[in-house]
Amino acid sequence: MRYLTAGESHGPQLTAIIEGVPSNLPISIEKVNEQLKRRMKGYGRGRRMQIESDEVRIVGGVRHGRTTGAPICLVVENRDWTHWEKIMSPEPQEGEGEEKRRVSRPRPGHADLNGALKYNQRDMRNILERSSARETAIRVAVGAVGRQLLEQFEITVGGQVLQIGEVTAKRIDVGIHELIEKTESSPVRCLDEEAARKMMELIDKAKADGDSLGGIVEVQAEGLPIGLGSHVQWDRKLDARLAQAIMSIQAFKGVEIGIGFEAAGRPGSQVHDEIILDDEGNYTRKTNRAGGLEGGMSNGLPVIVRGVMKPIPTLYKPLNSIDIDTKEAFTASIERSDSCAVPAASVVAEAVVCWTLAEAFMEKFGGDSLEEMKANYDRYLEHVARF
Ligand code: EPS
Repeated sequence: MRYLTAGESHGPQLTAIIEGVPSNLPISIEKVNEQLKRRMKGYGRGRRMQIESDEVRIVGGVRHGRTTGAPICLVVENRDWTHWEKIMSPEPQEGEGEEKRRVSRPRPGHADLNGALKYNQRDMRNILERSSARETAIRVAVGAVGRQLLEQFEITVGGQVLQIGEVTAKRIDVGIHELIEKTESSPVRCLDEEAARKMMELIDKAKADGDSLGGIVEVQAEGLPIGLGSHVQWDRKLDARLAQAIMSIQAFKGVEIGIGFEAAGRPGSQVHDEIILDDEGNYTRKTNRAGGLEGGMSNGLPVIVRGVMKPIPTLYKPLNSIDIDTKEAFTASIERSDSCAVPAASVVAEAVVCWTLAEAFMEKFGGDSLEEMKANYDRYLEHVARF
């Protein structure tokens, strides 16, 4: 399976084409919209979210509630586009139309300057429009299709915020269903209520100071079979693919799986998970420090992935930069932005994990229809149980 996205932050729409999803998979538009709504929430968002009301339109590959096996085309419209029609028009614009909202002052930490030089663009709007995290809206829609495939195999994916700025949440271990329920009612998607309060205070302060905040999000996936991904080739390792998926989210700077970077300071005896048999005689592990992944493959335990998001580089209190027209030092352009998008990014992280797992699922069990895929899956589970 594969997908591509297209579209600008203030263009008419974001589009995705997904290929390789088996036929006869039930697709609920409501479930896709539910994920889109989750992404729009979160304490610390800017005024743009009051303009948008993200909803998916499926314009290919799904008929009467089921996939047909044809490419699936998803569209999420940008309501804000009505304010940008001229500025974002694909038609040539004379004079003011061309110059309006032109960006000549690159924002440190953004794609602006590197992209302008690389693509030979004197108006850095041509870079920032595509590098904007608005694109995550369509990726959440794609992830929601992947999630619906995983649901067929009783796989559940949830996420939480573990840190915003200097505020770290206490680790609270609850089952995945409770995690999903509780984080949904937290404005910062954090299980630790005390930390959540402090996170919101910190966001208020950052906003008042014209500053921004990053943080850490964690995604968990439960119900996976043993053996998704593979040890045999670098680009088939599931942990590596999850890392790429997380790092591809705008503003993400690091990834950890299981105990992650903590493994560096522990002896091997406190890193690896002992192999045992559960009550039904199935192979399992005593602990899950590996985060459900060993040798580039799922080991049947919950997959646990964390990602670090840097503070959004668009600051109301801008940093110094150089104007590309005058070559003089200036404070960078101010673009409307969020003070903290970590809670929203946790929904995006869930989406990219859903997609990556669905893709690995499809590779392992294949088939052109859901029925064929399920038959392959059942046969494999029988083999694992007999082994
Ligand atoms: C973003 C800047 C802001 C955010 C945007 C990401 O948009 P605008 O420039 O229109 O105010 O709101 O995020 C979204 C629009 C979204 O849907 O998440 C950026 O520069 O990355």
